[in-house]
Amino acid sequence: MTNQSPPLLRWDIFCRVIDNLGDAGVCLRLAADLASRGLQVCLYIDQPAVLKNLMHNTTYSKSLSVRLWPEDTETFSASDVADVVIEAFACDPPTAYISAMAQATKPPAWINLEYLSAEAWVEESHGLPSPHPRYALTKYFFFPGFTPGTGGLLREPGLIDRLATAQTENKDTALRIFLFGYPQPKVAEWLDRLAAQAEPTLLAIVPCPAQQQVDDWLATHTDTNQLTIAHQPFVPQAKFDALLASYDFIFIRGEDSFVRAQWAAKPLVWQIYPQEDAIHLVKLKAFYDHYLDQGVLTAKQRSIYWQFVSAWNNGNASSNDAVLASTWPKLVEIYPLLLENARVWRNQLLKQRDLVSQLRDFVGHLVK
Ligand code: TRH
Repeated sequence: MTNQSPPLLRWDIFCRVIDNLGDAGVCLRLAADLASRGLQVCLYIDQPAVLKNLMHNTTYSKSLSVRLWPEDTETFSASDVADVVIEAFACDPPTAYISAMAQATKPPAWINLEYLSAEAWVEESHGLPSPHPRYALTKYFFFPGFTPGTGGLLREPGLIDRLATAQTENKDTALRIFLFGYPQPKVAEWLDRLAAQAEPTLLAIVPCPAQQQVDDWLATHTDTNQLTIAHQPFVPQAKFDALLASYDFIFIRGEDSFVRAQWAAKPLVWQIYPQEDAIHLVKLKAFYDHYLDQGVLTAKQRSIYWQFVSAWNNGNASSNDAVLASTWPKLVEIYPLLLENARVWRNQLLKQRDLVSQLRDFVGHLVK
C-alpha cells in the first residue's frame, strides 16, 4: 500500500447513538482527526446533545461540521453527497442519501466502520466488499484492530508526544486509580479490599453508573482507612488522555476510553459493553490473551490478572468466592510488571499505522 496522500476529499460520517457515549465518542474522534488533516468533514448524528460534553470548551478545525441526522423526508441531490461516506457501526444512512449516492457521476467510497475487537476473525473480514442489493454501489467493511491485518486504532498525530509531556510522576504514595464503568454489582467487595490494603489508595470516579454504587458503599463506611474516594468531574474528550495519564491504574469501559487507556500505557481493567449470551466475554478474553502475552508476566501473573478482569466483568457471576478481593493485592504487588506490560503493549501497537492514515489509503484506492 503506497503512502501517497489521497486528494483532499469531502467526508460525511453518519452516527446513530445506540447507548452511552462511545458511538458518538468514536465518531467525533474520527471526524476531528480527519478534519485536523485538512479534510472537509460533516458528522451527521441523531443525538447531537451527546456531543455537547465531549466537545465542551474545545476548538475543532473549521472544516469539521456537525449536523442533525436528516429527517426521512429530506431529499439529497448527487452534489450533496460526499466523496467518502462513513457509516458508523452499521447505522444505515438515510435512504434518500443512499439513492443520491447512486446518482453521483463518481460513486462515493462507502465505508462501514465496525466495532473494535481483538478476535481473530476480524482480519479475515477487514476490507470485504458488500454490493448494494439495488444500486450500483459497494460498501466496504473497515475493522479497527490491534494487528497489522486490521484497520488499526484511532491515534491522532502527535498524541504520544502530548502524552509524554502530560505524564506526571506520581509523587503521591497513594496508588491512583481511575474508574469509568457500567454498573458493577461486585464493587463493595473490591472497596472493602482497597480500604483494608496496607498501602493508601486514591479512587477517582467519574460520573457513571458505578459512581452511585461507590457512593452507597461510602454512605455505610464512615472510616475507609487507607482508601480515599474522589469524584472526578467529566472532562471534554480533548482533555481525556491527559486525565488518564495522570493515574496509575485505569478502569475503563466500552470502546473509545478502552483504546485511550492503551495509549496512556497504564495497567487497565476493561469493563466491556455487555451483550446477549455473554458473547462480550469472548471478545474480552480475545483482547487479554493478546494484551497479557507480552513476555513480561509469568503464566501465574497472567492468570491472576485475567481472574480479576473476568470477575470485574462478572465472568463468574455465580461464584461468590470474592475473586476481586483475593486477586487485587497480588496485582498491586506486581504493579511495576503490569506497568511494563502496558508499555510493551503500547510500543507494539505503535508499530501499526493509525486508523485514519490506513482509512485514507483504503478509500484513496476506491475513488481513483
Ligand atoms: O460510553 P461507552 O460505554 O460507549 C459504549 C461503547 O462505545 C460500546 O462500544 C458501544 O457498543 C456502546 O457505547 C453503545 O464507552 P466509550 O466507548 O469509552 O465512550 C466514552 C466516551 O466518553 C469516550 O469518547 C471518552 C469520553 N469521555 C470524555 O471525553 N471525558 C470523560 O471524562 C469521560 C469519563 C469519558
